[in-house]
Amino acid sequence: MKKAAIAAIAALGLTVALDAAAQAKPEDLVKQRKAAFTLTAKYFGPIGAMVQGKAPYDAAIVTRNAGFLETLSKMPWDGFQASTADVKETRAKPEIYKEGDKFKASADKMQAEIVKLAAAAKSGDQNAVKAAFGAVGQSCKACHDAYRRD
Ligand code: ASC
Repeated sequence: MKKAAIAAIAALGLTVALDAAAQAKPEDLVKQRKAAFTLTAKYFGPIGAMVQGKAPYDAAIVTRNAGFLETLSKMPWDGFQASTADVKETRAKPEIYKEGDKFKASADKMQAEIVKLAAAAKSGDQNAVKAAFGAVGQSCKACHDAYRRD
């Protein structure tokens, strides 16, 4: 197949995927983005326990978890559609849909810090992992402080 045709089909696939997110039921989008955050906490927490000396450092688990987090960190965001602004079962503040650029910057920051965490994990440098873990945690907290109800 010609390259242009392949690109066109790939672009169509992406459009269909984005449309599917846009048309999903708001309640489902909320459930799905929460699921992504739940798994993010699942794989982030043990790294924290290790860098804080509460659990023995296991480089293989840190590297695995950080790799999972790189993928998970990309998942919640297409669930924050304006259509979800009126869903009750969420702590997400309505400001998210009024400050789209700021919210996206916050989400981008978290993803960038997780990329650094994964790189630190691969390097095997525990001090680098510790520093990167702290930066990821701060990026989580900044977004929670701004955009999540207590
Ligand atoms: C976690 C977790 C969060 C963040 C946040 C960082 O382990 O579940 O939501 O870190 O507490 O401040």
